Amino acid sequence: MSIHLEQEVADYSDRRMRLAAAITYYADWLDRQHGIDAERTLRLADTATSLRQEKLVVAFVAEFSRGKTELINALFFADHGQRLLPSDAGRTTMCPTELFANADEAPSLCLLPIETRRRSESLAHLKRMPIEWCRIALDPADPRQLQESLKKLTETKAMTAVDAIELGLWNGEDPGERHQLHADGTVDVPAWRYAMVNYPHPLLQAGLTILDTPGLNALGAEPELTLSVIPNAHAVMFLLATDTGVTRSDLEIWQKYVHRHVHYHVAVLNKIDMLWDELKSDSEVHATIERQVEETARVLKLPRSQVFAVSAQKALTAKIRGDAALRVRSGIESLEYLLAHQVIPARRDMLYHAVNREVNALLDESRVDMATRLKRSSDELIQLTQLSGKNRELIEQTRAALQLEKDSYDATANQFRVTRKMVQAQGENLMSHLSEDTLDVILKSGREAMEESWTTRGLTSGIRDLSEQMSDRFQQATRLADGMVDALDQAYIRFHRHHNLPKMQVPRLDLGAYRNRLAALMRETGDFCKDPANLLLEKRFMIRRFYAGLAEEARKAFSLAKMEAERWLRIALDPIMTRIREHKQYLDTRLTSLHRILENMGTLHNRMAQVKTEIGKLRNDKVELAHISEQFAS
Ligand SMILES: Nc1nc2c(ncn2[C@@H]2O[C@H](COP(=O)(O)OP(=O)(O)O)[C@@H](O)[C@H]2O)c(=O)[nH]1
Ligand SMILES: [Mg+2]
Repeated sequence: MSIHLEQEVADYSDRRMRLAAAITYYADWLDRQHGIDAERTLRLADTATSLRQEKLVVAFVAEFSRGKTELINALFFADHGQRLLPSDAGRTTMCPTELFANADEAPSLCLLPIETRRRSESLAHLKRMPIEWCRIALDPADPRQLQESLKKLTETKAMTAVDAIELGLWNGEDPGERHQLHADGTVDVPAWRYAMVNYPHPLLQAGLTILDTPGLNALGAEPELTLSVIPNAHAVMFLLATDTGVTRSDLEIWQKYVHRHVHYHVAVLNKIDMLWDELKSDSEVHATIERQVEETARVLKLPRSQVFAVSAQKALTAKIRGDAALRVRSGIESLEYLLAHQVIPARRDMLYHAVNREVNALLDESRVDMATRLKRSSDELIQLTQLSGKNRELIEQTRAALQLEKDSYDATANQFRVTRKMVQAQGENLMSHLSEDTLDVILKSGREAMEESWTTRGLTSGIRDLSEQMSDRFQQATRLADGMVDALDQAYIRFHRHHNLPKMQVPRLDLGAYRNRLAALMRETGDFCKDPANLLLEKRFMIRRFYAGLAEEARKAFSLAKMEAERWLRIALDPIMTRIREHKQYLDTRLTSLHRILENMGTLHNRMAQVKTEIGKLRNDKVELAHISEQFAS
């Protein structure tokens, strides 16, 4: 394995952990500030947890036999001294395979039987049902056992042609596939539908997840790969092979599954060793490869720099044998460089910026809060100093003025109650737009419309309806939230102008990410419906399953949007409530202390000493806050 790659992944993991630790430190600090920021403390704890669990997903997508599995072995697992995943001739992985490390469970290979495709539950749902999976324990200390166990990924089984057609595993009308039919009316199909490999490899432990996919058939028949797994990957490697060039099905995969991918996607032209010809000079061989690379770039409409020419097989051999020259010739290094110096840093920076933005907004508020508290205490101290040695009358005047201030403040606070009630009522209204019941109704009517109108036009208009209804809900929720923000802003301004409360900015509720996710889903669905192959009568079950996948994804988007809205509701309202309460407490304390001083002038100096201690403590907190801020600056 390349040093760069190992280092970058370790660094990525390291920075994530450091950032998470800094966030936890800040959350503890907030917690100590009289616990007034419970909501933010919780939010920060959430952010720290998701940072610690963050995975970087790299997916390998291509037609059957282009060398995906071999490339995964070469890039990540060459330190095994042999092929970890089966990719030698005649034995290739038959099902989508996810490789990751989960320290909470023992290393294992979990396999989902192909027959589960008959059922309408989504993959995501089945992933939560261990009973459906066949589990094999893996022993990382025993390479032979490991390799033997992973051979399961290549298993096939005989299935009657009728069943195979129904499950979308075989197409008898395709001349290219017809010959697979055996005399006894069966065809060989993959034994497993999906595999999950939990394996304690350092790269995986550092947060890398790898997705290996089989060919076009599996992609088409497993909607969740299209709807969710591949679009959510941080990088997609699309493979082609020199011996086949860009075939029609290669192009179909590229156009349908990879090209639109918003994150990193690159094309890898594999098997360049097949062009190595000892009768030709190096420069002639190089020119041949270059021609094919350029042709690939042209057909895929990619810049030349996004096409990588490699030999996965020679790279693996070179790494296992420690043959440096062969390794260079295999071209693997440029791909490692891409992963190490572009894909991983891009993801790391994105994560870092998003977290920093969130934390910095909170830090700004903490600083304002600190300044406000310090100012209050020093104002009080100045006043007490001025009163010391003065007569009762002057103190009584001060008390009366403060009482007036408090009365006026109470009036504003009472007025705010009306705003709060209104905001709370609108908040409930907002949540109802994002409720599960609302989504259930939308999805149910969508499914009925689909079942009724079994034509391309009927389906497409059904989908459009569905999409409009869902995004309409998001829009209404956003509109309500905007109204609430305006009302709260007004209230903040009132408190700031008349009572010197810190100026605060109520954040806007932003559901854009979920709206975009839904829009992307709808586009995928539209494409699926337009494809005549999916509308054949015997494939209705495929549409149903596709719909189940779509519903699951929409449900996820909805439930995330709902969580976001719930969280937003609290951060919109809670900070102002706590600050109103805090200010009231402050006025109360000052009034009480003036009362005491009036009763007994001797307590004035006690109070001064108290305020001085408070100021000292606040100064320390301020220094600590500055120290916390430094950890986020870079
Ligand atoms: N000559 C050559 N063969 C390769 C190379 N990479 C993979 N293969 C062979 O191509 C076949 C398919 O490889 P595999 O990784 O299983 O392909 P997948 O179906 O895309 O995962 C196997 O027989 C591999 O040995 C390569 O770089 N050069
Ligand atoms: Mg494979």
